[in-house]
Amino acid sequence: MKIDVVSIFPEYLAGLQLSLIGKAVDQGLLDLSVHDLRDFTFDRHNTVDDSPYGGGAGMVMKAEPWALALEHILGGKSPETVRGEEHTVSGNSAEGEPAGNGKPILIVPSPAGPVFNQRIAEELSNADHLVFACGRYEGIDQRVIDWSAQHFDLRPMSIGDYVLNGGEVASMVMIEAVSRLIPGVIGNPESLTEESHEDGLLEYPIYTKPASWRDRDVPEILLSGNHGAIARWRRDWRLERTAEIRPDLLAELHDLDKHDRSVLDRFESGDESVKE
Ligand code: JA8
Repeated sequence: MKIDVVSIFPEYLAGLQLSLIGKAVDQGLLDLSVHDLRDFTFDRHNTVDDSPYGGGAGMVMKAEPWALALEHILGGKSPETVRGEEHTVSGNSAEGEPAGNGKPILIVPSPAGPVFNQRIAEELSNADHLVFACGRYEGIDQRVIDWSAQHFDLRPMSIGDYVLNGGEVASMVMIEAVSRLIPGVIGNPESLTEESHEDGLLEYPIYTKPASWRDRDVPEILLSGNHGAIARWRRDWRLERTAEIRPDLLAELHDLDKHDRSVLDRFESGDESVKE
């Protein structure tokens, strides 16, 4: 997968070179490029923002540097070449054609987008080319967002109901969630299927040695060697914990069996079982 990120703080994204994602880049599973938006400005001060038409607080990111940066990503041209050109994009012809089917996906982190989740991470992990446009200030001139929809599958995307100072951290969150789903990035793929959110339930609690620590004992059933009983205990715990902490997730579940239902009914009637 190819991932491009555009930001006025490219150093911010340096953390992505560490750990698992850095390894994936080294192994060639992931082709990650971070672009400095200021490389696509002409003036002495490398201006990327200006005051908003119609008034209001703060500054707005100018359209042209964004268009040049995105055209650079589409066409694979150097910022120097892009500067010297008429600013038209010649479709996706010749070398500009992305490896996969259709347009590259342009993700624009924004509190106004739909909320990113594991399902979207899975969908995006199948893409050939993702581009992240990290806005700052009050946001990006709407015209270049509208323009970009001709060349990209445009996806405004929030990571939750809070406001950040820019799209960088949101992009890093999404890049980490997506890239760990690319085959080969995670050493043990089994750990992927056992995770929270993978099947819509929160995780069961986990323990390691010693069996007794500061007067706290590991639940007895985990020492029993009865794998069937352990699996049932873990599932019951997951159902109860999800009902308690994230009832919104339960509403999305469709593959509950009779036992699952009875565990939830018991929990809802106030008769908790597994967790004590
Ligand atoms: C922000 Br400025 C800016 C750009 C993107 C995002 S995503 C989020 N939650 N807040 C703020």
